[in-house]
Amino acid sequence: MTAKLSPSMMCAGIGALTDALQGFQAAGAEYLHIDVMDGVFVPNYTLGTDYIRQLRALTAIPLDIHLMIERPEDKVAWFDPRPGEYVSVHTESTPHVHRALSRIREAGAKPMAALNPATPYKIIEHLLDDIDAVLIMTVNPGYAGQALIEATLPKIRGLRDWLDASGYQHVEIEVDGNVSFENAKRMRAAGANLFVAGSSSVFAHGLTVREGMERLRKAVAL
Ligand code: S6P
Ligand code: MG
Repeated sequence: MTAKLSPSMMCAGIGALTDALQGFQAAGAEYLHIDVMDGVFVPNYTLGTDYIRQLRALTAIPLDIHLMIERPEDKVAWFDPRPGEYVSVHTESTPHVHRALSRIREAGAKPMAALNPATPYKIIEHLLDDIDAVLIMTVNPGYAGQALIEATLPKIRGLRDWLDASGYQHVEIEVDGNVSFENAKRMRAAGANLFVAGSSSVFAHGLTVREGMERLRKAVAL
């Protein structure tokens, strides 16, 4: 499965936003990862509906919207998901995860089920026909700049093998959290193909986003 990069816009400073967008455009970023937090599901607030609306006016790169909010099924439409874009919802954030994923599909976008580090992947067993991807959190959601939880590496491998053995080879695996150049290589070897790039890679100090993107692409090339 082709490797794709999704830079995390919560790591892009406001002052350098247009430069970062130009860099991502030039480097062929496949998606822009948008972290939405509600201060309830996770202990932080980040980007929201207005940010997304304004960002869409600045770039044509499709969005990969990561909803870390309670009861996402009632709120999917607020984000105006577009065909070809990803929207992820956490299985831990609602008893109605199937409804939330269906709303994303109805909006024409690609549904992705997101799993916290402690959540076993088999929780999605009865959702496999309803998703295009699984997001494996490799840190606890809420903040950038955290350290990788090592136990998530065998989890990625287990998920990839299980999906392949169950006839779901087309379901992609995204990884989010401390996707450094070194960790990205290990995540790729474990079976991930969508990489959220944050402060550990494309926004690392001493690199331009162009350089960071090139280095990350090399790290995940098979
Ligand atoms: C965390 C959020 C992530 C971060 C990303 C930052 O809750 O979902 O998307 O933005 O993890 O990357 P890094 O390299 O700082 O961990
Ligand atoms: Mg995220």
